Amino acid sequence: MGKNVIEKIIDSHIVEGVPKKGEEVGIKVDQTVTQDATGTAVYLEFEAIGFTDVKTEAVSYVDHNTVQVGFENADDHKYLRTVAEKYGITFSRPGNGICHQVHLERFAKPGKVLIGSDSHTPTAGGVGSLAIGVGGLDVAVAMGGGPFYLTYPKVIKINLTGKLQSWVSAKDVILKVLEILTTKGNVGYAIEYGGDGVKDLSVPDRATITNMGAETGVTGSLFPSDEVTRDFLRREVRENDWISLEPDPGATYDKVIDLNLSEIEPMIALPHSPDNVKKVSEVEGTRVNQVAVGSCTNSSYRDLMTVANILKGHVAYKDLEFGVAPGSRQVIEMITENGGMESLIKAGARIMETACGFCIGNSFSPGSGEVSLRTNNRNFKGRSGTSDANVFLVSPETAAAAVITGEITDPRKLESMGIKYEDVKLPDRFIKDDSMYIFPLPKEEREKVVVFSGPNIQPIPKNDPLPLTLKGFATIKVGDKVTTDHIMPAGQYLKYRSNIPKYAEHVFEPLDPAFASKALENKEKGFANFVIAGESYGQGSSREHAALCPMYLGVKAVIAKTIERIHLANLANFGIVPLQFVNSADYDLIDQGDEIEIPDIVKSLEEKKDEITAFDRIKNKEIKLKVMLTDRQRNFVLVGGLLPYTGKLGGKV
Ligand code: MIC
Ligand code: SF4
Repeated sequence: MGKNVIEKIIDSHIVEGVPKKGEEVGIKVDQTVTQDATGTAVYLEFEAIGFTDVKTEAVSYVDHNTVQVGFENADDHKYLRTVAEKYGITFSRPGNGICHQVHLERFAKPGKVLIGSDSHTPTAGGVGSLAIGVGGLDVAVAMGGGPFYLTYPKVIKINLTGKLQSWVSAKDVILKVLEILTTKGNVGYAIEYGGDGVKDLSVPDRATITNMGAETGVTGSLFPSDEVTRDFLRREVRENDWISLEPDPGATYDKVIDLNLSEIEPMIALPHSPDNVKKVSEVEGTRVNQVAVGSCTNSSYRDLMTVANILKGHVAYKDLEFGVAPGSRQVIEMITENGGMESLIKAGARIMETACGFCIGNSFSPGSGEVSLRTNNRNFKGRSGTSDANVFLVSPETAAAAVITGEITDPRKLESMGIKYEDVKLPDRFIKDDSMYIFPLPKEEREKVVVFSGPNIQPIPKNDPLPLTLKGFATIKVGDKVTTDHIMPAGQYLKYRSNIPKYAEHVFEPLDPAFASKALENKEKGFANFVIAGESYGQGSSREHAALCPMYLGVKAVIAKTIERIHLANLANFGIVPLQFVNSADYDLIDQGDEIEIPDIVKSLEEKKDEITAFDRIKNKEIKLKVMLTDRQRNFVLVGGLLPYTGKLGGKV
C-alpha cells in the first residue's frame, strides 16, 4: 500500500512503537525551535534535567517579548543568548524576525521532523517539513536526545484543484478550511495538501496555510516538496536542502476534502474565534478603526509587497490607524529594495518592529470597543490587549482595502476604484544575511561561557508525586473552547514567563480573577484544585505555562468534555491528570465550588485503568471519567511530571 507524505516522514523517524494510527509512537527529532516567551522555560528545564549536550539542530529565536518595558525582557534575552552559547544552540538575535518566518527562510527542510515550543511551528510544513507545535518540556527532552512522542495521526487530504482568482490569496484558503473543519474535533488528525491546485501556490502561500492549520487543532499540516519548493529554496540560496517528497501512487488518506481554489472568495473570521468565518462580502460596510498587517501568518515579502502595491498613492483613511510588522529582517531589506517600504510609509503605516507585537497583545492594542482588522491567526476575546475589542482576521488584500476605505470591503471592489491587482513575484534571489545569528561555538569555548541569570529568572517549580486519593474542590468551571489565552493570558504579563510564582497570579484572570488566590488557599490547606471544562479545552497556543502555573497553584486534575492535543500533553508533563467525561452530560452535574473526590487515583493509574470514578460530594453523584494518558505518561504523572521523572534519569533519555 502506498504511503502519503506524512506517513513517509513519520515512518522514517520512528524509534519506538509501531506505525499504527491512534497508537503512540516515539520519533527522532531533527530540528528544534524555541522562541523567547516559551524558550526561557525550555532551557531552564533542559538545565534542570541535567542535559549538557544538544542533540538536535536547535535554533533559539527572540520575537515575542521585545517591548522591553522594565528589565525583565532584556534579562531574558541575555539568558537566552548565553545559554545558547553554552550548549551549542544557534541564537537568532532580537530584530532578526518572527521565528516561523525566519525558520522558513533559513532553516526549514523537506522531510525533516521539527518540533517547536510554539503552536505555529507547522509554518515549516510549507516546505514539506513535518513541523509540530509542542510544549516546552517536550522540546527540552528532544534537545537532550529523547524521542518526541505523538499519537500516530490519521491524515486528512485537502485536495486542491483550480487556481486562486485575483484579490484572493492563501489566507482565504485557510479561512475556508477553518470554516469546514472548525477549531474543534480535529485532535488526532494531520493535514496533507495535494492535488493539481498545489502547483500554483508558492512556498510563502503554502506556509500561510500550514501556519493557520494550528487553529484547527491538528497535529500538523504540510505540502509535498516539489519543484515549487525547490525553486523557493534556490531563491533563498539553499537549493541543496531540497529533496523531492511526494505521496506514493495509491497513497491512502483517512478523509479527503475537495477544495476548488477558483471558487474561493475573500474570507474573514469574525470575533472571537478563527472559525467564525464568513465571506467578506457578507460583512462589508462595517466601520474599521484599526488595521494591522503582520504576524507569522502574513508578514512575508509577498504579503507586504501586495499591501504596498495596493496602497501606492493612497493614504490610510482618516481616523484609521494602520500598523505593519514585517516578518523578518530579510523582509524589511527586500521590501526596502523593491520600493514597498516607501509606499507603506507614504500610506501612513506605522512601521513596527519585526516581532509578534500586536498579535500577542503586547502592543498596538485597539481602543475600547473598537474594530481591528488583522492578518494574524487568532482573534480570541481579549487577546489584542483590549477586552472589548472586536478583532477580525483577513488576508493582506482585504486589510489593504480597509486601509483605503475605512470599512470592511471586498478587495475585488478596488478594481472599480482604478486599482489593479498585481500578482507579486518572489525575487530571483532573497537577500541572504546571516549577520544577526550567533552560531554554535567550538566545544572548548562553550565551556568558558557563564550563563547569565537575573532577578526575574526563577527556577522551574517541581510538582510533588500524585496523592493516593485526590480530594478538593471544583475551583473553576468553564465552558467550551476555553483557550490557553484564557487560562494563562500573555500580553502585558508576558514578562513574567521566567518567573512562575509571579506569572501564576494571573491564571484564569479573564474568566475568574479570584481563581489564583482561591486555588493557592486550597493548596495551602492540603486540598486539590479541579478544573471543570467543556469541549476543546486548551485550544490555541502551546504555552506550557497554561499547565505549569496551574500546577504551581495546586491544580491536580482537569475534567473536561474534550481536551486539545498540545495542552493535554502539557498537563501530563507537569503531573496534572487529564480526564474526560465518559458521558458529556455529567458536565452539568458539577457546579463551581463543589467538593470533588477521586479515591485511589494512584492505584487506578498504576493498574492502567482507562476509566475511573469521581464523586461530587455535594450532589452525591458518581461521575465516570476517561483517563487521557498513555502508559508512558502514567509513569511520570505518578511522580509529579516529566521534569522530576527525566531529572531522576540524570539527563539520560
Ligand atoms: C501565540 O500565538 O499564542 C504564542 C504566543 O505564539 C504561543 C506561544 C506562547 O504563548 O509563548 C503559541 O502559539 O504557542
Ligand atoms: Fe508570534 Fe502571533 Fe505567530 Fe504566536 S501567532 S508566533 S504571537 S506572530
